[in-house]
Amino acid sequence: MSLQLFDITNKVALVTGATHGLGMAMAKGMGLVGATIVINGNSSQTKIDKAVAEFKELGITAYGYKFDVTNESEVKKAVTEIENTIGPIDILVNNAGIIKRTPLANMEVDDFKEVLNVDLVSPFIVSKHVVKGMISRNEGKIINICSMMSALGRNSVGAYAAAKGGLKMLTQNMATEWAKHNIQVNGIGPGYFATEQTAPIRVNGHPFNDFIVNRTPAAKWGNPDDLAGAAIFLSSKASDFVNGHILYVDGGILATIGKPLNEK
Ligand code: GCO
Repeated sequence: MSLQLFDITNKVALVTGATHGLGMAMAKGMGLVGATIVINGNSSQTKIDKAVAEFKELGITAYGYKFDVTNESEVKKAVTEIENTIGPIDILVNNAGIIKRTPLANMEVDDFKEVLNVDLVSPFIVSKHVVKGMISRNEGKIINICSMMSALGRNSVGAYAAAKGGLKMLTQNMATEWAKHNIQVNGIGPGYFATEQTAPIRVNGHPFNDFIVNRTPAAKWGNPDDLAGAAIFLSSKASDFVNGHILYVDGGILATIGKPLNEK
């Protein structure tokens, strides 16, 4: 056995929503061990270019593509362009996602649908167009970024939980259909990480901040860099017989019922 098991040198990895946050951290981690990184964003070309420049400063071979992951014609065009100019996509990380924190009883249907569209339908759209090449090459890795909300509910994130719960099952179904083509489809379930997305509920003194630190056996918010290892593992030969698995990187949250708030 050797470290080659984890070698993803020169593999082309498309990471959606990777101009910031967890997507950027996973893409950076994969790039630092030699993968060619293709990041996607839909916010602004400036933000994409800035992220690519950051990767290149680290010595990572990186490219940026602006397209809307919910728009199938944009996805199809981008995947074709990436594969024609950079090379076959060996690894796909479906990370792009949004969250709307609203109690279900007050949530607008359109807002609910938007969360499902970005967080659940877009991984299907992007995977559908990337997997064609993987099937033809009889090889590929797809990683869907799930969530604690793939397994647990929480007040005010019902649409997000529905999407991420669905993404867990979509991951299992993709694995069911594509494993025979030597394509491993798995998920990563991040716990609570210090990112822009969680900034509003992470401020010192915010009740949720204290709750998470108490609810997490590791007693802290995760550092986005903590996800790189899981991404590299699920992108490499080391996971060639792992299919439909959600790898939770959560500091132990799902391992425990928790403890009283006043218990240290
Ligand atoms: C929230 C958080 C979570 C985390 C993550 C947990 O409002 O509960 O934003 O959704 O971001 O998804 O896995």
